Amino acid sequence: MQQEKYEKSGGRKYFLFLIYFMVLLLVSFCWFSIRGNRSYPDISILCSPQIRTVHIVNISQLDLLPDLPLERMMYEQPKALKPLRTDVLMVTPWLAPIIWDSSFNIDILNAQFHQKNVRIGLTVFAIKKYTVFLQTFVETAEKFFMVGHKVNYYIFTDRPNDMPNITLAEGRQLVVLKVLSYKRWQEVSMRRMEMIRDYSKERFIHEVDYLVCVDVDMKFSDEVGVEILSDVFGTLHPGYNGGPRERFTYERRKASTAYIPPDEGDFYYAGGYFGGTVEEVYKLTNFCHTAMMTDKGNNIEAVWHDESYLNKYFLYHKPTKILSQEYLWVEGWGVPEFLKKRRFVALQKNHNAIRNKRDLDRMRNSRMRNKFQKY
Ligand code: 48C
Repeated sequence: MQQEKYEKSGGRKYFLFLIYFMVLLLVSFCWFSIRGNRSYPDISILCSPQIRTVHIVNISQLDLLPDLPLERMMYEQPKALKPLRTDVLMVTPWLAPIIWDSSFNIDILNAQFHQKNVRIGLTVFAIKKYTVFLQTFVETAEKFFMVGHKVNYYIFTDRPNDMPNITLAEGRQLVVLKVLSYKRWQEVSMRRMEMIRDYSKERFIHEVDYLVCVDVDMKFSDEVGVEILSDVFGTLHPGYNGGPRERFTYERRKASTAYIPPDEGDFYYAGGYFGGTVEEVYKLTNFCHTAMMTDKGNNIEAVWHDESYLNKYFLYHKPTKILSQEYLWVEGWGVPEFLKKRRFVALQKNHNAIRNKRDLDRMRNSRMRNKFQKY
């Protein structure tokens, strides 16, 4: 009898436990399905030893997100039905803004980026004789590039001793990175992708938020500010304004990883000016370098080197922002009506003096002439 009673009560306890467990399971399932899979761990215990109490509160990590309101600012009211420019394309079909003068308010943008304490890395390569361009490059960058923000100049060179001594404004520093040189100027140009990729992983990801990667035989000639910053951006090449895509000098040989068929292509992007967050620039440069190495293994080199691979990347990984030709023009060229500013210009250089003679002859016979067709 006693045994029987004992067994009955044990069985009843087990049954109750099972019910309790099933209910708990059901409740938690419903709770998760309502809240979806966004799990925000809650901080639930706050202790205050002074008054020896424990507060049970429910704080989600969403409550910890920083609030960054702008200060009061005075500026002209934007007009929803009055476009800022009608002479140029202001936005791409995938809704990436194209940056033209008078299409943005730099004061608002500066306030936003200052709040985020943004840090910008400017990468430039000065290999072999190209170190002659460093003085002008850095001096004009001091005047016009991201003035008032934190800037790291990353100077890749095989000749660190050629680095001129230039006093930088506050919040800006210059880092010289000693790297290998290559015999052919095309190789020097193309290997930039590999080196930017590797340094992004090793160093840049820890030091800056954005990278701007440009040619060195250039000078800044007007403001280049945070309006250019976006996840990943490219720049319209000055030699290609509105011409038909089949006339773009993309790589057209199917054997190359940079191949683009005549019926595809959005814009022709300049090889010497791209950038974005370190993460996105890492992906871009990794793609371009890998594609180049594949071609190299197949004894093929895209017609315009790193620029060809960059255009291939941007065809299938659309840039989130595009810089107009204001951000890349050529010194000595005429100034068409649509070009309100020339912010960064390619210096007229004597290729003979600066590149290997042999390559110069080869280049003269190439399509270089119609590469810089008149706009
Ligand atoms: O630093 C060098 N040294 C070279 O001998 C050849 C190229 N370069 C880098 O590659 C420079 O940063 C150049 O600006 C860039 C290739 N771009 C040009 O030469 C013209 N701006 C197209």
